[in-house]
Amino acid sequence: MNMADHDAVIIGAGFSGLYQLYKLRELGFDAVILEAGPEVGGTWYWNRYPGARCDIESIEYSYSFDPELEQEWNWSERYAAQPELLAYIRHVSDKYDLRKDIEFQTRVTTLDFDDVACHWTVRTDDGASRTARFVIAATGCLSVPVQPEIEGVDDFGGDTYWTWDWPEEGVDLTDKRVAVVGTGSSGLQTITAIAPDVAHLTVFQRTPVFAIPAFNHEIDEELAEVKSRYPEFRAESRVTRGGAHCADPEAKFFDEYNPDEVVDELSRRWADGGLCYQQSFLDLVLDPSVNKAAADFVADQIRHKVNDPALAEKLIPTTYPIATKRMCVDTGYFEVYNRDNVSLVDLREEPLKGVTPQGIIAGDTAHEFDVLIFATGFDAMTGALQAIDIRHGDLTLRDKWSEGPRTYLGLMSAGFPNLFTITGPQSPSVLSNMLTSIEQHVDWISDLLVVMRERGQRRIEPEVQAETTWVDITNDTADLTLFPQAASWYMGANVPGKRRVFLPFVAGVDVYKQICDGVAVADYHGFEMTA
Ligand code: FAD
Ligand code: N01
Repeated sequence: MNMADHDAVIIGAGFSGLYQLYKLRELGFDAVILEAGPEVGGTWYWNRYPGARCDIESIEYSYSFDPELEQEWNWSERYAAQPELLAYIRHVSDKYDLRKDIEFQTRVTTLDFDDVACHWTVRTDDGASRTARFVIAATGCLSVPVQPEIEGVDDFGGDTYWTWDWPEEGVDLTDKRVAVVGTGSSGLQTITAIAPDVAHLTVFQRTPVFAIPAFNHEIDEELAEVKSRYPEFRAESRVTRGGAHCADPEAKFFDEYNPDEVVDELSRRWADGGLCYQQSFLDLVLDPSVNKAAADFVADQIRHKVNDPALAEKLIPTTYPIATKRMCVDTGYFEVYNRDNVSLVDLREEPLKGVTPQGIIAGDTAHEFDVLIFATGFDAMTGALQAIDIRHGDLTLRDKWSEGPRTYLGLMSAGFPNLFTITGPQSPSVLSNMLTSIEQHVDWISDLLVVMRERGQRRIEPEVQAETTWVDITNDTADLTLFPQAASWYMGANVPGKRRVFLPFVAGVDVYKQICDGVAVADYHGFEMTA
């Protein structure tokens, strides 16, 4: 008999939570979503800044679970913009009537597991509590912003905006003197979109980025072709390293090319555009000299695009291997610096000293602005989970993960029964097309819950040994790569005090899926299930 209020509480109404709700409902479970925000969409509700769009092609960055949905939705562009992505998510919510089981503006604050009742007590910021046999955290990998430690931010006399919480009604920046702090993907997209409208734009750059052109375009014909074979197309994605098609499925090692062929290959990848550039060679993130060849090619492209040679050098990354920080996909970013109304402040030469009522002081210069925009990133992968007080007896997740996350398959953590994480740390997650990884996790978790129901088992938890082995595998595989050389959010390096460990599983979506499927076939090897 089910003594809990729900079979499952799902936290978060982004792509993950919505599909999890749909799936559990289809399987006859009673589930509810608790969502802190006022609307569905997650990432695509919150990140409404100018120029926001996906960097995985929309044909792939979309659900595959319902052929009817695939056929009825028409993506307009190769990389859809935020309004189109949010419209898609709203359409999905309406089509499957998901909103009736979502409680908006309800933030989960505490999760407490009761061994006797074998359920979680879920407390929320409205003071309410409810119980659930299972909790599924669909809280997002990039959903908790990092507030930059910059003195005086609250003292600024003009308007201040954050890319992760842009006003829904939009912002008129016409004729304004605007500063953008941060040159990751959010900063790049914002800078490119607003440069033509503002009186003057000053970009505060601490670390330059590698960006590959999007070559965004309308995709009517391409979409029709993919729609004619969508099941096969999706199946192909699931057995790739990144969960999406990349220009050439037959990528080779660098040494298999002669020098002319290397340039041809990089040129071909560059001309195709997008993140597949990082898959030019199988050893691009393994071998420093291979990596340098790929980085040098991009550096030359930047020199070609930016008219002022000295400025071009400031925009070229030199302090980390290419692809070890998340690469960006741009639509005319470097060309923006050829405009008369755009200037760059290189914070490595002129450190950011603070914000004043008039603007920003960097080095010895006081810059005056009407508007400040911060695009300073997220407490990635663990931030949203650690923001919740998750406890089982004396054990808390915050304590357990203080030296870095410890999970089995990125799906569960020992000591916290019946709690699942979708695209959690130590799964491919942010290194992949997230929709492929989200669907794989939701399907795997849902299959497991059906098995437990059939067997009358109520409790599941990873064995400590299985978890230890998985943590070692994820760390050891990351150490074989160049990723740990970058001070990136993949490493937790952007959050003061956060333990530096590589957060995602690096060996690929294809390998990971085989492991998860194998674990299930081996009667959920490494998990302990009890009645
Ligand atoms: P989210 O969309 O982050 O949703 C999580 C939800 O949980 C949020 O709505 C949040 O409010 C809610 N929540 C969190 N904590 C609580 C709590 N305690 N209580 C209640 N609710 C809570 N990935 C790609 O693969 N391709 C892309 O092109 C791409 N573009 C991106 C662009 C931007 C600007 C950003 C920030 C990320 C992008 N990503 C991209 C990653 C993106 O986060 C995922 O693709 C995907 O949208 C994640 O969906 P999700 O449902 O797992 O998490
Ligand atoms: O965040 P980021 P983001 N003073 O961490 C700088 C996804 N996404 O929101 O590199 C000065 O990448 C910081 O400098 P540094 C995607 O996965 C996708 O842009 O730490 N500068 C950096 O330049 C992405 O990777 C899209 O030296 C400070 C910037 O702020 C992830 O989300 C679009 C600072 C932060 O960059 C995060 O991207 C948007 C300080 N105190 C996001 N603190 C697509 O295109 C930080 N910075 C699909």
